[in-house]
Amino acid sequence: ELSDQEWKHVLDIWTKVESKLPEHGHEVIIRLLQEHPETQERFEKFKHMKTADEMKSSEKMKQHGNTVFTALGNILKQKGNHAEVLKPLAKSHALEHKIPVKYLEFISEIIVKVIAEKYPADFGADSQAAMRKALELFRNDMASKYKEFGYQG
Ligand code: HKL
Ligand code: NA
Repeated sequence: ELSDQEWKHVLDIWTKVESKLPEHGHEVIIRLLQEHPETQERFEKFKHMKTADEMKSSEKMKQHGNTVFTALGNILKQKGNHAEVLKPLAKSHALEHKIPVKYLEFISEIIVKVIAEKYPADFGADSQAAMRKALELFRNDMASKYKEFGYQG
């Protein structure tokens, strides 16, 4: 559970992220695929791409980054009361895309790193800790939904 102050940290920094949502989402996806190449195999539409430059110039990948970050923002704005929003996402990631919780950990780390690089003055230790906590809550709740859908994750 996050305190009101922790949620405020999370949503304050998210307001900054939203000023360049497609760009930041795009960068997170590229880094996920570059740092963890096994994740690239999960994307039918991206698995043929060979270089980071190809990914950077891909409007499709930017669009995907935008969609992922829009979905994540909608979840964070629920401040933990996200069961309803999480359910369809957990269902598709468990049964259709088969995304292990480990991959959700990878993307969480990259999200924190990218925000820290872009907004060093606004994302101090307390805000980083709050964001990590929010992403951990998201992952834990995804993991328990996974189990309800019969996927061990
Ligand atoms: N995806 C998210 C969020 C995440 C921050 C964590 C999130 C939020 N996804 O074909 C699709 C694939 C998707 C989606 C459509 C696919 C393959 C895939 N996703 C893989 C991953 C990975 C593994 C590389 C990780 C770590 C990850 C994490 C949101 Fe993810 N994803 C979608 C989405 C939404 C935008 C769509 C699904 C839309 C949906 O489920 O509607 C019911
Ligand atoms: Na993704």
